[in-house]
Amino acid sequence: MASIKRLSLISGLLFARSIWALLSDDLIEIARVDFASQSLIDNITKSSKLINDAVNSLANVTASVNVQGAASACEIATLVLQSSQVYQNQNTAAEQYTEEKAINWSETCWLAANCFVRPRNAVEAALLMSIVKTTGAKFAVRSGGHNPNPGFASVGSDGVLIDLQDLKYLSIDAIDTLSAGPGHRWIDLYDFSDERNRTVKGGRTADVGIPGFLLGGGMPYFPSLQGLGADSIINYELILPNSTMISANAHENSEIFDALKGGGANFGIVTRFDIETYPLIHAQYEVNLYNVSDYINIFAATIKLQRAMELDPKIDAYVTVTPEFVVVGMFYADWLSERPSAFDGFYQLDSLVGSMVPLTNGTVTSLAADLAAHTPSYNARRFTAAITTLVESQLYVEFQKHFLQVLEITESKFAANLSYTIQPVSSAMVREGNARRGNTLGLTEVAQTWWSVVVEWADEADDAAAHTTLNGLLDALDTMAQDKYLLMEFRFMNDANLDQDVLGSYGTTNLDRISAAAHAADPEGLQQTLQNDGFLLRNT
Ligand SMILES: Cc1cc2nc3c(=O)[nH]c(=O)nc-3n(C[C@H](O)[C@H](O)[C@H](O)COP(=O)(O)OP(=O)(O)OC[C@H]3O[C@@H](n4cnc5c(N)ncnc54)[C@H](O)[C@@H]3O)c2cc1C
Ligand SMILES: *[C@@H]1O[C@H](CO)[C@@H](O)[C@H](O)[C@H]1NC(C)=O
Ligand SMILES: *[C@@H]1O[C@H](CO)[C@@H](O)[C@H](O)[C@H]1NC(C)=O
Ligand SMILES: *[C@@H]1O[C@H](CO)[C@@H](O)[C@H](O)[C@H]1NC(C)=O
Ligand SMILES: *[C@@H]1O[C@H](CO)[C@@H](O)[C@H](O)[C@H]1NC(C)=O
Ligand SMILES: *[C@@H]1O[C@H](CO)[C@@H](O)[C@H](O)[C@H]1NC(C)=O
Ligand SMILES: *[C@@H]1O[C@H](CO)[C@@H](O)[C@H](O)[C@H]1NC(C)=O
Ligand SMILES: *[C@@H]1O[C@H](CO)[C@@H](O)[C@H](O)[C@H]1NC(C)=O
Ligand SMILES: CC(=O)N[C@H]1CO[C@H](CO)[C@@H](O)[C@@H]1O
Repeated sequence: MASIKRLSLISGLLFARSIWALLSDDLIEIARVDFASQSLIDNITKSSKLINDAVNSLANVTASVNVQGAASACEIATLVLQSSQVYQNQNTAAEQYTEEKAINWSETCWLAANCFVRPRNAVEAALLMSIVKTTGAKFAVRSGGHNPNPGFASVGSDGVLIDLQDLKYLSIDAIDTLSAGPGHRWIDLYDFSDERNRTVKGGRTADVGIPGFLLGGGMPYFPSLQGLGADSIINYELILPNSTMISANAHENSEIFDALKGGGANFGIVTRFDIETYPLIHAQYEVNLYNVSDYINIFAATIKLQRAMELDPKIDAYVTVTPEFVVVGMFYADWLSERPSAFDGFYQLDSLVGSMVPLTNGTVTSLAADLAAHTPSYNARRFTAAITTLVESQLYVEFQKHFLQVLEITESKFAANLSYTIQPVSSAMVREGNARRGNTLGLTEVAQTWWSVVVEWADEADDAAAHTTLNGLLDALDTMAQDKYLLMEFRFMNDANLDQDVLGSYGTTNLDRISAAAHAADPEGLQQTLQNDGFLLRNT
């Protein structure tokens, strides 16, 4: 046993040496001028030397052992990075390993990777890509861990999970462009920009991660004002699968820049987002609960609101339907003395049960924080799905009737929480995106509804039942919308489930652009072959 261990250690070192050779001078140069400290450069040089010395001193021993796969990748990562950053399921790191495993929002993603590795900077992330490439190990990248699809930001024992939570840095320049590392959650960016009287287009929920949200487009508060989250990105710092670092913006690598705005995890590891900020939004908001039995009137009010959104881009809202309540978020981008008449439909309902967040004059930051404070947080297995339709009350009513039937059937089968959200999208949102050079989602400039359906359950034994239930709801909505000529092709990545062809839903032209950009970024196709899963080109 010991000799096998020793042999694989030696080959690990040999590989480590070739890995250092793979690290381009360019990358080290970028790290030097960009954000890495001199001590980091010294450390890298020092470790590199140590590894080379070790390899030389062991040159007497020759052995051909299999260095392919995740176990070797983890061993090499332990040698190349500080061992305190690599967690394997062993006594010494068992505690950190267990913590790392349970980070994701959905328990279905709590997979037991061969190791979890936490690079401290972009250079180390690039090194990890080299290790993965050299060993041919499977890998997955995780930032906020909020994507509920198992295997996207998680991987089993045949893979390495690259956890970017330590890549945290925030700065803002003279023209108010905010730069953020992928390890942050949106609340960090909100607090940071609020203090400077600026607004950033981020997640509606405070603890969502930056990269997954932005790579999928990103539905922010007040989308009619400046478009989606991705529409405000000015530059990406990206590590290509060959460990070269590039900038992608309107002037450099513009093909990759455009494709990253909605194209998902097909290009490499994003290690910095440069984002346009806007003058502070004075958000006036409230979140109310209505009795679900009043759904016909609630949907009438929703439709009225969606019409009003076409005329006033300061309106924003969402409507979440649960078995007991309808949760209605009503947001306005100004501190008015009187609420806009667009919300009257809701104020006139006598099915109001209570308020989750009372009427407040605040900012997007306080809104995200207030919502977080009123939303219970607990672990569960979760699965979501996305669909897009035109706006029509009869569709909402018909789907709710079906939903009620499904609830009844499900109740007798297994313990689950089912819900769905109507996310109103205005034509202004699409226009704002186009005015900022556009994204790759292939959106149509009309009022529309982005639906997301969610199932939440506790018992692993019910995984299949949960999937069947969710897919059944989705199929029903799909059919109803199709029958009424209301179905749209677009599927929103951030709410979609792994069976849905998200990239295909962007249309042929966009799909071709994404493919071409992915080829430019990754001619060897490593993101497709070694990456565990995701909304990848290989799945379209
Ligand atoms: C509670 C909750 C609230 C949400 N609210 C919103 C919302 O308001 N608006 C909205 O649009 N969406 C929302 N979402 C959806 C969310 O945007 C997606 O789940 C998104 O994928 C999460 O991003 P993350 O960084 O946390 O994801 P992760 O799960 O870490 O990663 C998601 C995907 O991105 C890849 N990835 C991660 N980091 C990088 C990187 N640095 N470079 C390249 N690829 C990377 C992963 O491999 C994976 O494929 C919400 C989700 C939850 C659970
Ligand atoms: C360099 O290594 C030393 C110890 O080896 C460590 O204390 C220090 O934090 C490292 N510096 C960086 C920037 O990684
Ligand atoms: C290689 O082995 C020989 C004989 O065992 C020994 O004398 C020599 O010092 C070793 N070289 C290195 C670099 O370890
Ligand atoms: C932000 O705006 C407030 C109110 O107008 C002002 O008092 C404060 O000085 C501003 N802060 C900064 C950093 O500009
Ligand atoms: C909701 O309305 C139904 C039917 O009118 C009623 O039975 C139920 O008690 C109401 N629930 C709440 C929480 O008010
Ligand atoms: C919000 O601000 C407006 C304008 O100052 C004021 O009239 C209104 O009463 C405030 N609303 C709340 C809930 O504080
Ligand atoms: C359903 O939601 C409640 C909180 O609203 C939670 O306590 C419960 O655990 C959830 N049930 C399942 C099966 O996830
Ligand atoms: C890495 O890939 C990019 C994109 O294909 C290419 O331009 C670059 O030359 C490659 N770098 C190295 C060191 O091979
Ligand atoms: C580290 C981390 O983000 N853990 C989260 C995992 O998911 C649960 C349930 O949503 C959260 O409570 C944890 O904070």
